[in-house]
Amino acid sequence: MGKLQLLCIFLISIGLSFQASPVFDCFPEPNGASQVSCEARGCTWQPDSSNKNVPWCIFKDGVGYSLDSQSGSTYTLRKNNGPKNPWGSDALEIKVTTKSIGNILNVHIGQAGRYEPPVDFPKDVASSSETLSFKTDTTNGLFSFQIVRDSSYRKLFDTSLGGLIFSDKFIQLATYLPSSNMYGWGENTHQSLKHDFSKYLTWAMFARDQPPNSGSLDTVNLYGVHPYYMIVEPDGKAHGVLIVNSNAQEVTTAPGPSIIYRTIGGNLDIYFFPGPTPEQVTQQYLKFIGTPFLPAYWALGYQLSRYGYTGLDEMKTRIQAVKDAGIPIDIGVADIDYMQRYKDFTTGDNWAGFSDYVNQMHASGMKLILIFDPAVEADYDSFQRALSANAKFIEWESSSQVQRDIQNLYPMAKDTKIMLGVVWPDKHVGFPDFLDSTGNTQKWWASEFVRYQKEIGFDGIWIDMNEPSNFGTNDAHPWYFDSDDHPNDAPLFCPTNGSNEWEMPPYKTRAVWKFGDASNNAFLASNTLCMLGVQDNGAQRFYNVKNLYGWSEAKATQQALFQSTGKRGAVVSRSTYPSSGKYAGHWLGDNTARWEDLRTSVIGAQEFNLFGIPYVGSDVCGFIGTTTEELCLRWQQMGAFHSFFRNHNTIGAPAQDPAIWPTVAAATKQANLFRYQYLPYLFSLHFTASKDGATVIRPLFFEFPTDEETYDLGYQFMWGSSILVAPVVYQNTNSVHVYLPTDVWYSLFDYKYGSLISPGFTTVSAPTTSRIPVFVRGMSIIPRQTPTITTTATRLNPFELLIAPCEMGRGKGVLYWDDGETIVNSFNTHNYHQFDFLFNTTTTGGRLTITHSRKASNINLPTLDIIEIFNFPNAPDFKSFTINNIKTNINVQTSTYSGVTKRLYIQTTGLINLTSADTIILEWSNAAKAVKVDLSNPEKLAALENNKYELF
Ligand code: MIG
Repeated sequence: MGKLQLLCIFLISIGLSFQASPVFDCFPEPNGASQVSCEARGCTWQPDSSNKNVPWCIFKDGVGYSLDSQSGSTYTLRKNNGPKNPWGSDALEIKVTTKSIGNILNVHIGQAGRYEPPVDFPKDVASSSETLSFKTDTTNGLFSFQIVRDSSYRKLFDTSLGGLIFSDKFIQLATYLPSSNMYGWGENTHQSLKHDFSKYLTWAMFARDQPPNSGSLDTVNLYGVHPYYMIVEPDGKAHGVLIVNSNAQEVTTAPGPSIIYRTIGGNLDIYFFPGPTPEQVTQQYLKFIGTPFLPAYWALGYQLSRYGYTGLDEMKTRIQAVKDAGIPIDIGVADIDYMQRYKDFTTGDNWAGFSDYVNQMHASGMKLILIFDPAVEADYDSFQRALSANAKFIEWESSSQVQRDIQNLYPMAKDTKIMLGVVWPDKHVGFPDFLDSTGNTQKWWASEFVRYQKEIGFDGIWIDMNEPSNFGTNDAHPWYFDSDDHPNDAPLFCPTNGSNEWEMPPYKTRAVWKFGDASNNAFLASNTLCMLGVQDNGAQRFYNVKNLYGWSEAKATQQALFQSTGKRGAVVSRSTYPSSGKYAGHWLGDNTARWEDLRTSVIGAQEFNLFGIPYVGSDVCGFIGTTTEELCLRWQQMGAFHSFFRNHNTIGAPAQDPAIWPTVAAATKQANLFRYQYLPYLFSLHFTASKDGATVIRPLFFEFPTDEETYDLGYQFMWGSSILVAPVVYQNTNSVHVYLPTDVWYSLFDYKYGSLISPGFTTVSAPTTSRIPVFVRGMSIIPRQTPTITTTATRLNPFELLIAPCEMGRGKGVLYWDDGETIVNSFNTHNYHQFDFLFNTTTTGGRLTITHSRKASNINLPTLDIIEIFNFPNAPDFKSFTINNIKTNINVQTSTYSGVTKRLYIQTTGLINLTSADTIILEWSNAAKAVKVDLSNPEKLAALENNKYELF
């Protein structure tokens, strides 16, 4: 018996460890793997048909480095006698250096003098209660290191699984993970919030003009690159890991759980953020890379966009239709249609009167966002001014490489090395070099915006195609040859024949292999410029910095926005890299009008908050394809909770603005009014994110990290710590199965509005005519404002507070308020108000304390007129209200208390002038005595529900 038990335990543990040991792929190329080719690489051929994507050609054990010597925190490693790297000669010596930055631990692996991304992280430190230690191990002569959380002795990172490879253009690092609750890495389409370690999946990271595919599991690389992840450990503590590397790269999630990270250049500069809460991890990460920009207040308004407006008239008509439907809207967006044949800084013929229209928009409190593509046609004023200003473009390294058949067409470019490509304009284009360290390019870029803003008074900037996207690279018959909207410009050809080290590196990453191989015309340069290009006067190789193009353009464009508008506005960028959030927001790209895409967008917005880009959202109703009334309605309802909230549609697809269908118009109006009412809260979340580093939208596990039920709730999310949103994301559904973690929750939507909802899984009703399920958490005070048709007008309306008390009858919250548009140079000097709210239910009544903790000058501040309190136990004496001990009148016509719902609603014009004192205390007593009511008498019951003090 005893023996049998032991045996069982033995077998089980064998089973587990077998499951858990990952193997290293030795033949990731799409074609040519066989026993012969595999063994020729010195690897083992081990077919596996488990359906878990296990590689069949795997490295033999013992790949790695041995420790040669240690000096302080620097370890010198030597290539061991183990298997060799098939993709280049192994570096014989590399160094591992560790460093602490506050409680952040840095491990740098590589060689001095190799490429490092020219990013300028502030590296500010947010404090942490936790510390991490760096440990090393040399079992079997293989050097490995561990990052250990000191408080729990848990290994957060453990490279003892081996596989360390370091060569010029192939670097591999693998680690065991402390849990499979891993989030992040991007930009990819994730169908679940949490990664899946049940099989091998390789996620490509290389900026590419690539629409997301949500229809099936697809690990293809999209527009941006985020080598960053967060893990929730088994005890609920969380940590974050950033790898500062900007080359084409990929990560394999594998059993173990483990990850195998590969990149084809640079070094590995790894940062560990100790948390211990997910939100603290984010704060530490964002302070380190740079906190997100604060969008203008209007940028939180609703945006209407589309690609394919035939001209200004159509744009006007559609905006007017939305306004006529009573739908709150702030922003009109014009896509490339507005330009003269797609040239930046020009206005097309069908857009006469654009500037007058913009003036009208401004007069009615609306704003304009315009798209700008990075590439500039090589034959007009803007290009000429760039050259005259000594602005740089991405170049060929030497004149001999220049593609003469193209260059010679352009007198302005003829004698330059500018790498000309093809995008939307009719003629070839140059790509401004935003890494230009002289600053000339950035200066010229800004000056073009300044010049154009005088013509068309845009307020915000949308930057697209900045992966950068180039049409038809290496393609003898590119798609645009068959387009009647594009001339047959000669395509760019990169030297892919032979073994050009930049175009044809030995390991091309999944970003290339996903699309086939060279015979399929798949190269690193596909859809973009040649890898051998150079920037910053030859100091940077495009092969290394390509993933920084969108980042560098966003940085330059934010300056251009500031200079051209004098206001903070908002920039949104398609391509992003860590710290892009400091300069811009992001939209999730060219999704398709499908339910799957609605679902992945809910996940995507949470991920970009992890990445520090909280001004994010999707193309509402779907970009590609024809949407449906129901999908569009549900997407409008969900999108109303995303910071970047824009209905956008592709050329040729039927109009899909909400005014097209009465049902969608009604639902959008309802959703937008709710959003506009809660904007002071959403804005305060952005303010906090920008000032201190935080998420705005966050996954539930951020708030409830020890509740395992929250670990993969991708379709629910939080607005800050107080509001939970559970959108309808399935067709033909009128309810949501929502999970409310253990806490106090109140409904904020039509179903049982204002009442307590028990935690756990519940199915709540969500018909199309209702708001989607939204809940407020006990202990919250939410600042609101009476909503109307624009944010501009709403900002003049009275403030409101929603108080959702915890079990003890308390609540707290904060309001940040500024003029909504001044550029924030530093929060130390920025002109803003901060109000802190505290609420207590006392034995004798209620008390709201407002502390004016930061004062601004000359900022319009409406009065606080409405206070709505859920679950208030007693009828108040409306005659007992005092402000700082002075009696104040409550309008009993508009104020109510219900003994049944326990909802107290106080509404009095001019109730509280928020700046009247540094501390404002509003207090009241309960009504003297409760009245006994016969609950079976409907008349009396109604009187009770509506009761006013006078009734008693
Ligand atoms: O090649 O400007 O993602 O939002 O409407 C397509 C036209 C270029 C891609 C963007 C999309 C935009 C479209 N652009």
